[in-house]
Parts: sequence; C-alpha cells; structure tokens
Amino acid sequence: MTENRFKKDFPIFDNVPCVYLDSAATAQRPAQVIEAQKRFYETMNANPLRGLYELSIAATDAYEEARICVRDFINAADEAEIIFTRNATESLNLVAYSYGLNFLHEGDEIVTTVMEHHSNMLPWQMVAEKTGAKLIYLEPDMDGIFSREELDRKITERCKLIAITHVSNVFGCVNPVKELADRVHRNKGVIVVDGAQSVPHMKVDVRELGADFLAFSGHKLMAPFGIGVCYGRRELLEAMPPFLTGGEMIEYVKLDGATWAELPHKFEAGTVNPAGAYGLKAAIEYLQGVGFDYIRETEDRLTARIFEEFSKLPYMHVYGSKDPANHSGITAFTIDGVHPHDISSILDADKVNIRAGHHCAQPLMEYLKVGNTARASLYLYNDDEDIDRFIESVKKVRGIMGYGA
Ligand code: C6P
Repeated sequence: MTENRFKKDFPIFDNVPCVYLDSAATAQRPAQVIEAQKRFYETMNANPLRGLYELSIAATDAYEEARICVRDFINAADEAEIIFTRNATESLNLVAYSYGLNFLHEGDEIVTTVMEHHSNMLPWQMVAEKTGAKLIYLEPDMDGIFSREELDRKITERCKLIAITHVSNVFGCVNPVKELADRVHRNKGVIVVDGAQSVPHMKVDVRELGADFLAFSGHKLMAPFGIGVCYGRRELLEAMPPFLTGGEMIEYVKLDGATWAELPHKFEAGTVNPAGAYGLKAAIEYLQGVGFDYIRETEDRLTARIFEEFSKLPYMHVYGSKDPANHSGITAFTIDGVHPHDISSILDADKVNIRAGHHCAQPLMEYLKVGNTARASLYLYNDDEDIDRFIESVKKVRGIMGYGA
C-alpha cells in the first residue's frame, strides 16, 4: 500500500467519509482552495475593474494575477489570450459563436469526432447549420485510436476547423492534438482543443501543442465552481467579434453603436468572477505543488489495479484501451445483466461514488452500441484503500441483482 500524502488536504473526506471516484465530473477541493475563497470574500470583496477605491483595486489585482497564473500554467504567450468564462462549455460556445459563425463558410469542413462531449459537439452542429460548412466526424477504433487512413480520408484541404477533446471523458485516451494541429494549419485553419479532462491531469502547453483555442473548467482541477478558461491565440481573438455584449466589454457606447474594450475584456461581459479566479489560482498552485508526475504515477498505478481486479471477473467489460496507462485515470465499464444506474446505486450504499449514464457523450454510447456505462475516475487524492473498497463493492453487484457468481 502506498500512502497518499495529499488526501488529508481535502476536508470533505473528514466530513463525509466516502470513496470518491467521480473526479471527471468534478474534483474535490483542498483546504487551500476553500481558504482562498474565504480570504477573497473576507478581505478583497468588491466589484473588480470598476471601482477606484482600494478594495475594488484589490479585487481587480486578485483577478488579473489569476490570469497571469493561468497564462504561465498553459504557457500562453500573453495574458490577453486568457479569457475567463463560467466553464469549458461556455468557452467552447464562445469560440463557436464568435469564431465559427464569422470565419467559416459554405464549402469549408469542420472535423470533429464521435467521442466528443456534447459541449464540444452541439456548438459545431450549430455552426455547420448556420454557415453551411460541412460537419465531419472522425471515428476511432474501440481503443479510441484514429487510424492514419481515417485521418487522411476525412481531413481534406477543405478542413478549416478541427474541434477535438484532448482526453476523452469515457475512453480516457489522449488524442493526437499536435498532429491534428499540423494538419489543419496546412489549410490555414484552426484547432479547438477541449481540455476539460486533460488540463487537470497533465502538463498542457498550448504553444507546444499548436492549439489555437483551449477550453477548460476550473471545477475539474479543484477550483471553485463557476470559473472556466477560454484560451485563444491573440491574433484570432483580435479579429473575432464579442460573444456576449453589455457592461465592462466596451470602449465607448453611443446610442447608435459601440466600440469594444481591448483583449481580454472584450470577451468578458458583465460582472466577472474574481473570487472564482482567485480560487483557480490557488488550485493551480496546489496542483503545481503536487506535480503532474505524482498525478500520473498515482492514476496509472491505481487504474492498473482496477484493470487487474476486473480481469478476474468474467462479467465485467471495460471501454477503451486494454492498457491502463492509456486511460488518464478514467475507467468506463459495464457489468453483464446490470444497468449502470443499478451499479451506481449499489456502490452508493457502500459510500463509493461513481458516475453512471451516457456521460454527455450520447453519440459515443451509440457508436459503442451501449446505452450507458458506469465510470470510475481518479484524481490525486485517491489511494489503494479506495480501490480495495471499490472492488469489494463491485463484486457484490451481481449477487444483489440476483445472479450467481
Ligand atoms: N464532463 C463528466 O462527468 P463543463 O460542464 O462545462 O464544466 O465541462 C464540459 C465538458 C467538456 N468536455 C469534456 C471532455 C468533459 O468531460 C466535460 C464535462 C463531465 O464527464 C460532466 S458531463
């Protein structure tokens, strides 16, 4: 048994003892982030970017320092490229509405994949419908891998935008973003990367990846709910019209029109979320203290244990690669003859929290010919004891549902 050095930082495990295996849905928060939220409201709370008094300036400073922290975290060239949003979904919609609707046309092709979360699929369906661009879906094999033939056949010279998840929230596989970026850049197109499941778990460097846009949510990397990030290359953001209009995103307003604020504020309409941004900075600092090496090692080791135990149970099915190291801590599974909702409820009785359903990836469920799956997803606070309790509980499921062994 390897001791987990970080679990003690998460007050939820003292207050509500449980085995938490649903971090792909949302992560637990360490005391450091909870304290930061409290500190903001107790010592800096005012509407930022507006007031000329000290408290408002403190709120503005907290907000803008968080932007710089995010810039460095994903290695963006400029803090003006970091737009704060509510979550990954809003970030992807920002790109679809502001870039997609204005820069794509009939005759262009948008390439995405059948494994996308609905948040990176529906915006592109909307853009295709409104612009006349054609929407093309890449189909992976059952390990989540796209063959060279599939890429060559479907990414033509007409492809002007690729929208892809960096890590699938069902397979856990890591997609070849850099290679796809190179392909679309040859056509002078752009790549939109959904980093919701990658940014909390691995070093994501937007320049090394060649990402033109990157979307992620704070809540999956231990930050407060309600803060997300949309990274965009400056030159693209400069050329794009605002997504939402209203307060704070303007330069000057007249009765017959307006001019827009400089980046990034052009894309941040209305009162922003400085407490969330401040909490996001605390979460990133905490994450950096843990280190991605530890996260990777822990998630891979524990996933390998899950796979090993599952392989002894003939009625279990795992989706995606057979190699646990290709799962980013995510294991989607089914048990013969048992609905995933029943699996989840039975595990809940043992205080083991997993997710069951379509994971907001219904087209992928259809592609896999499975209505729903159960899913266990790990993060840096999970340990061997969590896996023992999870497996113990999984082993009870078929018996409770009235099957023999
Ligand atoms: N996936 C899951 O349990 P939001 O809701 O905006 O924070 O994140 C959306 C999102 C986008 N892309 C991917 C790959 C995702 O996994 C998610 C969120 C959660 O899998 C909730 S459905």
